[in-house]
Amino acid sequence: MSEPTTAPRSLFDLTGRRALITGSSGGIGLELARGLAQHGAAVVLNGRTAARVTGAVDALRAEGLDATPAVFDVTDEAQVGAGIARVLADGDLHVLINNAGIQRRGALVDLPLATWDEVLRTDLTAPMLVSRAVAPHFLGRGSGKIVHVLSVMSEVGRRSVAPYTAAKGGLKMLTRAMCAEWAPGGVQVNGLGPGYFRTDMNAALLADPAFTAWVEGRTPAGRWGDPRELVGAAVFLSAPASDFVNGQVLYVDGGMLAVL
Ligand code: GCO
Ligand code: CA
Repeated sequence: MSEPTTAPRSLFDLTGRRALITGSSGGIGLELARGLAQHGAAVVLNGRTAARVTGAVDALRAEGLDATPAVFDVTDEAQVGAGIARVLADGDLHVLINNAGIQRRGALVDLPLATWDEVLRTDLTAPMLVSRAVAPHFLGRGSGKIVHVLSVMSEVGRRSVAPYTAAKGGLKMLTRAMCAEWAPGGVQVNGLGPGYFRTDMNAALLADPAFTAWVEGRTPAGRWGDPRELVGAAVFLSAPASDFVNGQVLYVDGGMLAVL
């Protein structure tokens, strides 16, 4: 009798992989962490507030998932260095998802410079800080995956979100810059671009019937996205399935960017 052939391991299996997701004590970040863990990964949750991070860890553990906390402020270079050192002291790391981000809406002419700086620091500089703190570990091993959470604002503008748009556009180009520097070392750096999703960040928008109607009309799928619908793309970009995908952006937007 021929030897039973072992089924080839799924290209989407994250078993044995450890992933850090920044800004993952709630919202899209927590859904991405839950999804990666459901596909076998050990996930490290991050946020600035210990109570929120440990609450999220407890929630995932209660679902039988492998989750641990890493409390640090991604906008603070010293905290990032210390935080990543602790993560790496606790075990290997294979995936970094730069999800942490803020949105500050307002007319550009009225925007305080401090608000501009806060958005750019959180949405663009922080992903750079965390990525370059992790890069030596990935490059030393000759493998690793970095996923930046972008936005449809990486491609198009909308009134009242200028700093966010500038930062998310910059993050798309930083994705390509990191690809240029780290692809030779076996690291894949890609972007995940959500369209309009039902998140706390968008609570004000979701409460506005006119805006909600606009999103439903402007989105070919005719609806807002559910954060769980981002998991498939995140698993793909975190898994062996994407080992030859680099410097790319995968938009999960119900068709919004493809259609006028
Ligand atoms: C806004 C929203 C958007 C979405 C998302 C779209 O004010 O237009 O916050 O920015 O959150 O980023 O991809
Ligand atoms: Ca596991």
